[in-house]
Amino acid sequence: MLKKKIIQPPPRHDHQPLKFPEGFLWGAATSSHQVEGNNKNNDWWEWEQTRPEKMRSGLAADQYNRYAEDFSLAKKLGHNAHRLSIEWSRIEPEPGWFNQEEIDHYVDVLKDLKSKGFTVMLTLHHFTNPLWLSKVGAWENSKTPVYFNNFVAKVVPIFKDYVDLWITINEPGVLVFCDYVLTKWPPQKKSKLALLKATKNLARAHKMAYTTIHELVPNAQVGFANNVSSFESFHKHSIREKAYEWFLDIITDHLFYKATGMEYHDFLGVNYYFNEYISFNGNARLPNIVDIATTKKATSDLGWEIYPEGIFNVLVDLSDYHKPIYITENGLASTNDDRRCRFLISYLQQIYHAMASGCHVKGYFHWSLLDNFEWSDGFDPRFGLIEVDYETQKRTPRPSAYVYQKVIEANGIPHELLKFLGHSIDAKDVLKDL
Ligand code: GCO
Repeated sequence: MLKKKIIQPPPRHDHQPLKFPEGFLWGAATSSHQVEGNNKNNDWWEWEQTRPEKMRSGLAADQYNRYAEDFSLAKKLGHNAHRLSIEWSRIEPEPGWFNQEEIDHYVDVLKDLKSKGFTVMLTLHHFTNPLWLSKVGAWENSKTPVYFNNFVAKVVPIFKDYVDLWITINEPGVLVFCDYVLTKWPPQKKSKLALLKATKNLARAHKMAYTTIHELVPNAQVGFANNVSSFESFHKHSIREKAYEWFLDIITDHLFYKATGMEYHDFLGVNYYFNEYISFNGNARLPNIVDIATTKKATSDLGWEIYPEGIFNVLVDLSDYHKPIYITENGLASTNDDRRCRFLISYLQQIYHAMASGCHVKGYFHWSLLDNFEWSDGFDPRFGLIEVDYETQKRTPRPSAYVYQKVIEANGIPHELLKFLGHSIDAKDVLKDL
């Protein structure tokens, strides 16, 4: 897909409240290993034990025990939808042996969400693999799609009454890239062959799971969560940078759609975090991704650029598939919550304008409901609308949680919150006027 279609660069300032369509889903997202704690039976836990103590997931946010409290808070904060994942390694700790106690636990979790009125989006695989699976090569193994499908076939009939939207696999592209190219995640194996095998097996696993879920729940809504980045050429008029922008867009944003076929997606799940600049320096034969630290651009605590227009661009790009879209993740690692408030309003503004240009977006799940274990970056990055004090496990909603609540109550961006756009403003001052 060429980014040829940018309809109209959206306005930077809006003067009217921005109204979202009736029935829009507003929620937040988490994943089991990042919030539950004590997920001892997966490849991540094993790998974490080789790392310094503060980089291990440990008790995480203890959501395994505190889910009811967390969902009550989300409800109080106005959310009408929630995205979460179940932990395969708890449910199937040995191949073919399903732990009834853990199944019952997740039934309780899902029932709790439903009894509180949430629309539930359930992820079946979010990065972690049961230990028994990693011992046989995890996604490199051509049998893994079958193992995953057995797990799916087991759990879907049990959970189906409490789930509205199914995500088969979270970010398969990020998983293979971090495991086999960057080698910053387990199994930290630099291998092009492993990369290819895992890509193929993940695509096959998605297709099999999609088919199985539809056999069991004929009107199910099934997709996967794709990490979609926006790319820009650093030098506006460089043709070779433009060409490379197109190439990167295909291999990162569209590869898994091509590999699976669009008939295996009832909707597109979009995780949006990254805008990358492509640059050719001097006579270099290959382009490089500009190190954002060398520019003056605003970034998160993880050094990821804050670029709301990027989400507009990817939505317009993806609208060519003519499928409904859910923003399955979007958020900011920051200890500065005023920045998160501005982030939230400015990204929602761009989503609004993408919708006004014809993109069919049906919901937004902020990453994340609460602070959690950010994989190889440990606990320092703070993504939560709700702050977690890891010493006491106390939850405290941040001002951004209340700003989001105002958005949800208004089903859009009320005029007062448009003040955040382009201004460094204290959230508390804005909130007290509302
Ligand atoms: C991912 C995952 C989440 C992350 C979040 C922030 O995108 O890597 O889905 O597990 O925590 O995206 O990096």
